[in-house]
Amino acid sequence: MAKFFRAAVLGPPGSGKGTICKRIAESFGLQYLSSGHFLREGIAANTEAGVLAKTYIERGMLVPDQVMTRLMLPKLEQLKNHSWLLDGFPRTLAQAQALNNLYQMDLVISLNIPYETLRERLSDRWIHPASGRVYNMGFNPPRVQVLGHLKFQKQSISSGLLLSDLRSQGILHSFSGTETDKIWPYINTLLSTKILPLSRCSMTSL
Ligand code: G5P
Repeated sequence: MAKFFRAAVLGPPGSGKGTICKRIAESFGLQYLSSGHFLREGIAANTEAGVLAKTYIERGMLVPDQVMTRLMLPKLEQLKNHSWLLDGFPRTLAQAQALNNLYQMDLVISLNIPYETLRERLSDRWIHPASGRVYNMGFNPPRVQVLGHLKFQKQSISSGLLLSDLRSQGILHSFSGTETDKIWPYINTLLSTKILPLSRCSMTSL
């Protein structure tokens, strides 16, 4: 049976998960799934989960575990014959356990970014409401005028237990720094040692 590569990128809001995941997806051809993206999709479509999630996200809080696992696990079921990369899921130990019951993770990347850097990035961040695209006025400026300011989220991720669990499984790799461009080469090197052999035999695009 083909061995599929299962990975996740974790980190607090503004740590660069989305930016790093896009680079990994582009460089290694992994299918990537963002929990934030699916939540925003649900909010836009006014689904039951979306309406509920909105009340938490607006307050800068984590969406309850049950809502998240109900949202994410069916998406993964559709990708059971693919390698994948998760952006922002799991974010708690309970989510990790639900995931672990179904899939064996190969690698988890944790982004350790100083609080001051996160604060600067998020206070410099704008969202284009029509498209939902997020911009940073310095790092990733928009080509068109943006319409609103994404409010800074004070979100304390319940990461302690999750990270120590992942560390004890020997799959956690942590990267620290203040610039995504400087962290990226280390992640790229790490993945190059893990994915290439798998990609030759099992990578498939949807
Ligand atoms: P999301 O969508 O997963 P957050 O809030 O966790 O969102 P966010 O803010 O989207 O994370 P990120 O993905 O970690 O950030 O980082 P990013 O988007 O790549 O970069 C952040 C900004 O910094 C961007 O503007 C980028 O251009 C800029 N940037 C990146 N690198 C650099 C750099 O080196 N220098 C500079 N100057 N700028 C840089 O989730 C949304 C919400 O949904 C809920 C939570 O409420 C969450 O807040 N949620 C969940 N709740 C429970 N469980 C889960 N699993 C959940 N998943 C989502």
